[in-house]
Amino acid sequence: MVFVDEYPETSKLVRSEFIVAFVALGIGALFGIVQALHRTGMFRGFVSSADYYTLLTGHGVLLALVFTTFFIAGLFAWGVTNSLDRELPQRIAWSAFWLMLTGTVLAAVAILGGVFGAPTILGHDLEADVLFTFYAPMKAHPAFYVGAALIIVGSWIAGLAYFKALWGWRAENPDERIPLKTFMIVTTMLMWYISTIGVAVEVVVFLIPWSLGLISQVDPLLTRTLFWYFGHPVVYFWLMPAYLVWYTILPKLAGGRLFSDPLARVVFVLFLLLSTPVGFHHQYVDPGIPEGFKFIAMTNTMFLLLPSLLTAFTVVASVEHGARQRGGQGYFKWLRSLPWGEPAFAGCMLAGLMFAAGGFSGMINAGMNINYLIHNTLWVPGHFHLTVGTAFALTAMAISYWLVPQITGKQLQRRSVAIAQPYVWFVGMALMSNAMHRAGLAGIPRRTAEPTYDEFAFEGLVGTVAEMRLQIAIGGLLLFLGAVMFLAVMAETWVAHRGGTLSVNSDFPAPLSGPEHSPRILDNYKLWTAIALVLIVIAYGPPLAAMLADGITMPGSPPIPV
Ligand code: HAS
Ligand code: CU
Repeated sequence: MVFVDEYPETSKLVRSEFIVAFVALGIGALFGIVQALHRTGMFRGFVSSADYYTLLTGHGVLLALVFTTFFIAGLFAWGVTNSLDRELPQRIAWSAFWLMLTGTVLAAVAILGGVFGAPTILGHDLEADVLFTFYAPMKAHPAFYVGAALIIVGSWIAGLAYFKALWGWRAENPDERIPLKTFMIVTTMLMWYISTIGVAVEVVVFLIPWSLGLISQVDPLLTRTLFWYFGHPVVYFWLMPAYLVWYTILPKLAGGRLFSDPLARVVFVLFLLLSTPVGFHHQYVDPGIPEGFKFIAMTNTMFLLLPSLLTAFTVVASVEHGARQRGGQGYFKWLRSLPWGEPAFAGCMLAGLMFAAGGFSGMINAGMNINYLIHNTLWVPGHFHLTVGTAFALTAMAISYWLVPQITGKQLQRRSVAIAQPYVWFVGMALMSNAMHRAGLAGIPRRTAEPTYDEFAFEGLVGTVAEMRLQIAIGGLLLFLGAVMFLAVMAETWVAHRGGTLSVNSDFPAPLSGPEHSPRILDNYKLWTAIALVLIVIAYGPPLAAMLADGITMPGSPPIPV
């Protein structure tokens, strides 16, 4: 039976989450292309350099925070429902949706106020040019922070719906292993609860009172630290849903079965343990954090490569198994037997391939000494457009070609556009991100409308600066085209009439090695959460205590002079 007929209520919820996600994707992509053309000096007629930061904030918030969160909420709602075979508790799930939507509208209004001359609303300038990493000393209108808080609280409530579904299922199936999709989703949410505490404290205790004028100052180092306590794990909140797709759906699309369910569980437990005590790798250059604690963050980060390396192995092994079922042979020739003309399959594979490169630049970022070379340069946007901008975004778009027919009951329209779209994204991203990485090595800064190409002669180590600019602009144009192609396919599919039998379904073949091959302790959430908290106390306890020692709003951290 088609998912929408089996679970009409959850399907409606997933559709609503996806619509918000896709609108955010469209606006965010539009801001992206304006920026790419502005920064590279190709076309500067759309905005002034002063408004660039408003667009940059809108681009980052809409794509990295809104598109991701809403898409993930939809995907998770589908995943829990499909794997536990029951509708989600609707009241809880819908209140989460409305809270997150209200938060999004508030934050968006605050950001866009900047474009319209920042009118005074409730005694404060309506603007929020604080970028998607919103820590002090940059200050936004209180509406932006209240919006952010509502999005976070909404996501917590969304998680409650998954837990309630799991408890209901558990009561009826006391001895069974938690189905893999739900296991992955619940593990991701536990990681999310632990890590969002940081940003919640930052926003509620410091940024909202400060933006309202209730407190006169905050400690920038403390708010940065609270932000990055959340700012690293949030990237796994984007990655783990992509992994959910690669582990549980991609093997089937390849014509095969998941290689190992136990290995997938180990990977997700490792993320729960290690995602948070690493945030200082975004603060290697911050004074006031002892080197030893930066070193702990670095070693934890290097351990954190393990779950992704395990994933590369397991996912490729599962896909290879599928290729061999389809008659594939040889060491590499099996790659040719895969369904490269299926948009969902091709998109996930190209996303995985790019993530291998993005993961590699992540390893470079993580090295305490090499980081000094690339920190705050265009290298970093190069890195995250491969990770969140492709591993997550391209996987999300690709799997929509498979999932949206099932939550609407309608056939995918404009198949030929859908087939080409992942390749357009891949080529665009290959051009843009490789040029961004090289530009970073040449020292070209990130987060600026005026990279002073003309006043200061940056010298490319590989290639020339002019050629990098051209590649970034062409890559950006292709990415914008890719987003438009995706949204066009979605829009046509959405408004089409139902008819014919769908060629896709949410039935899954059993893994080659199932959960019965793994110890039950893997499903012991209390144990893993407890260990995760201990690791966090070790990584963050002493440095946070030092920052707080001189009073919670006093800048600095003894013995650093302020
Ligand atoms: Fe990162 C900065 C380190 C992963 C996102 N990162 C960022 C920022 C973002 C971001 C948004 O240590 C910028 C924040 C800002 O605005 O300042 N990152 C890492 C490391 C990893 C990593 C070690 N990042 C991600 C992921 C992200 C993301 C995932 C989003 C989704 N990152 C850093 C550091 C910084 C940083 C520093 C700070 C830089 C600075 O100075 O500011 C690792 O998790 C990466 C591990 C990945 C691998 C790859 C495994 C390969 C796989 C592919 C399988 C292939 C398939 C297909 C399925 C080891 C799994 C096969 C295809 C065939 C054809 C066969
Ligand atoms: Cu990080």
